[in-house]
Amino acid sequence: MKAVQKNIRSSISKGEQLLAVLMDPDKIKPKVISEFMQKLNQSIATHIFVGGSTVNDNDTKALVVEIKRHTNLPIVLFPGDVTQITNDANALLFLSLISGTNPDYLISKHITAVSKLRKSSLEVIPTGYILIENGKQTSVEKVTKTTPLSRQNVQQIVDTAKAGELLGMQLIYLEAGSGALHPVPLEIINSVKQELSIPLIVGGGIRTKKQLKDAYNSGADLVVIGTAFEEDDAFFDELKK
Ligand code: 1GP
Repeated sequence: MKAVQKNIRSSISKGEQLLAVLMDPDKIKPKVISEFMQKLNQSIATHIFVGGSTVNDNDTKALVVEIKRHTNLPIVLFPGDVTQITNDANALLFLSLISGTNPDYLISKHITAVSKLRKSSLEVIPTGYILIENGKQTSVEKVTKTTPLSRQNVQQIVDTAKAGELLGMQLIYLEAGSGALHPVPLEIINSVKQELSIPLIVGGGIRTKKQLKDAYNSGADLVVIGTAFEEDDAFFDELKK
C-alpha cells in the first residue's frame, strides 16, 4: 500500500479526523491562491483534493503545480474526467460511480485512463463513489447522467457501499454533490460506517463547523469541503489548528 492510503489508515487508527479542502481548477481564481493557501495551511486541513465537473485541459496540472509551491499537504486528484489526471499530484481517487448504472463511469473512462496511468507514478486509489439525493440536481448528476440514490432508502445505500468494499474498493465516498442543499444525512453516514471496514469519505453541502463535527461523530473518517471555502475563506478561521 502506498503513502497516501497508508497515512489515511494510520491516522484513522489513531482516532484522527481528516479534512480535505476541495479546489476546483474551474472555480478558484489564480490571484487568490496564495492567500487561500496561507489560510488553508493554518487550518486543520489534512489533504487537498483537486477536481471539478468541467475543467479545461491543463488547468488541473497548472493548479496542482501552483498548490505545491505553497504546501506539503498531500494533493489528491478527484477528477471529473480523464483529462484531469496529472502526474504532479500525489494520488488519484480512481472513482467508480457505483450509485449509477452508466457504464462510462463504471468502467469505460477507467479504460481510457490506463494509457495515462501506465506512464505515471501516481498512487491510484480505487474508490466507490456514491451519489445521494440532496434536494437539488447537482453537476455530478448532470454530467454523469445518473440518478442519485434516495436518501430515504438507507438500506440500499448501505448495500451499495458494502458491494463496493466487496469488489475491492479501498475507500467509499458518500457524496451529496457540490453545493448540496442538504449534506449526507447523519443516519446514513452512521449506518454505512457500521457496515464497512474501509475508510469512509463524506462530502457535499457541509458549510458549518457543527455539520463537520456531526459528520465525524456519525462515522466519517475524512470530510471533503469545497464550496464553503470558495465562497468565503473566512471559514478557515473557524477551523484553525
Ligand atoms: C463535492 O463533496 C465535494 O464533490 C464537496 O462539496 O463543494 O458542497 O463542499 P461542497
